[in-house]
Amino acid sequence: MLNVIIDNQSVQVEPGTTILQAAKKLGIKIPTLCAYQELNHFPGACRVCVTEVEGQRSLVASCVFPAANNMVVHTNTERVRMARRMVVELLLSNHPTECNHCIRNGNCELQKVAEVAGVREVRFPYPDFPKEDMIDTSSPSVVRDSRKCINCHRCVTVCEQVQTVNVLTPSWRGSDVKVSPAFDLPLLETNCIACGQCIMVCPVGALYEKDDVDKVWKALEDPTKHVVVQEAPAVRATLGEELGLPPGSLVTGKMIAALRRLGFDKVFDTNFAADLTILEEGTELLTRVKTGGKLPMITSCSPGWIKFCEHFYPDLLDHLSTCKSPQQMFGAMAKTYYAKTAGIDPKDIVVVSIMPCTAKKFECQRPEMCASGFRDVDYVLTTRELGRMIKEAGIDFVNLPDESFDAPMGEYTGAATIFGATGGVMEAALRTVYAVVTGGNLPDLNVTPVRGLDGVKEAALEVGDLGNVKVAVAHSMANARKILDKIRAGEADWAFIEFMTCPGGCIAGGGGPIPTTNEIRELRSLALYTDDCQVQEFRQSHENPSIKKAYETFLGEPNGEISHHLLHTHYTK
Ligand code: HC0
Repeated sequence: MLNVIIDNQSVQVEPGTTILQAAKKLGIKIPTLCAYQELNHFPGACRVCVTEVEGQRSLVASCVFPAANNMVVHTNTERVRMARRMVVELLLSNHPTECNHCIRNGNCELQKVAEVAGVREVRFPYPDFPKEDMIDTSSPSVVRDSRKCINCHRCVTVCEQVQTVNVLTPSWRGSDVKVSPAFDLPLLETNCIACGQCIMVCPVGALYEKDDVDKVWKALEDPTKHVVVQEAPAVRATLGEELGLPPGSLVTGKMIAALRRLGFDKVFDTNFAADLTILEEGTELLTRVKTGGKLPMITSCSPGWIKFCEHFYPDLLDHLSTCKSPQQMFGAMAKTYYAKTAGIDPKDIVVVSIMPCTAKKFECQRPEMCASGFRDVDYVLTTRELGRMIKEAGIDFVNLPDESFDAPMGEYTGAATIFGATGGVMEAALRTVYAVVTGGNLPDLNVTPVRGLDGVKEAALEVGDLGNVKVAVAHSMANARKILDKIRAGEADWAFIEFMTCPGGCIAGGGGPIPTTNEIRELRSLALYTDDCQVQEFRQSHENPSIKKAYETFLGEPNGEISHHLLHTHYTK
């Protein structure tokens, strides 16, 4: 162990510990901008974390400078404070002065660091940025405003190491260095999977979701339109954070109440369609197993993963389930089943989704997503956008009463709600597949081996006549690659695989609250598992009375003709 003295306090640390980490052990907060613990990203690039080490001529970046035995460090001398202020001023002098109307206003790390560093003026002139050339709005999901980029390279690391997509990369040299796709291509023309994980780690407003709030306000004010809304499973476990509640708050009832007050004509639920997905996907799996179809079958509900497969593993596309995602199934059902039940012309129905996901904005615009004869889903708002709408409307979210979903597309089971956490779709599918094959329930409905934040999870289950069924779950595309490469090599003996694009699943999607850490992921997941086992009356998708009714009165049977037309799709090589 090493003994380090920081600001006159001693601390023992392992060799290899940085000054920043040692200071943290003592409760001393050194401001940083480029460092990001969960990505193990410590480039020492921004220099905000400078400290003074006795015996060193220059100040050192504490996020990369290793502690040494008997090292004496000062984090709060005049020299340190002045240097830090200068660094922040220089960053601000190369940054637009748009704080009041920046998307990250109030939740910007540069703003916070400027406050902590005591910056009250910027002694350098602000440049005049050519807006048109520097903001890339080509993607339906992610906007990149390179005027605001502070070159922390967190987005580069997440794109490269967590998603293995490698679209964002540093280009040019020295003071010209900037982050961009290769050849400065617009995002739309790259292999970007639209996951938005770059947004989640961006400390400033250089990356953000394409904002569709005004389009939805317009639809809500149009008296000729019947506007229905669906919310992804994860939104009920994350929206509270946007509105002042702690991580892990389950806000289903308040979310419904808020959506009614915003003016939606019907408040339905993606969870209804998640149950529907299990019936369709479970039936498809059993058919493939019994008829020698393509195995392993892989889930198809996470649109970033679909795009990843299309770009990087097109040879494996026939492993994908043909099921549309619950968001898209919902849209198709809203403009057919609901339209028919309610006697409303589908051309007058507007379907709005609230999703924790930026890739859902891209998914709803895919040309094949029009099975109802209309665009199945018209607008997708992220959880963050809904949070902003609720604030704009002056709704006192925290004190709203709990309200209930509307029929016929609002009822759901615990199986549906856990879709929002990694492993949830697999667990939900296993519950129903087991029941269909054996006629009884799983001995324990909690399939714990597929839960949690391990990158790749596996389970094996005895399922009646099917014998031993092996399954695997991965979240983030770096983890998915491990499984995909085994399939390619012919080494896969799993029957069914779940992939979710974002680390932790949708509870940490690119449209969710910032910040998101592993601790927060655990709390949000726990909220969904609590909804499953303590709140919902039914915990298996096939038990959902509204789903049974939809099959009896409209769809016929799972994987039947109408289902195939409305609820299934194909992919692009
Ligand atoms: Fe998900 Fe979904 S669970 S992708 O992660 O399957 O976004 O929450 O809405 O569609 O249901 C996201 C979350 C969804 C879909 C569902 C699936």
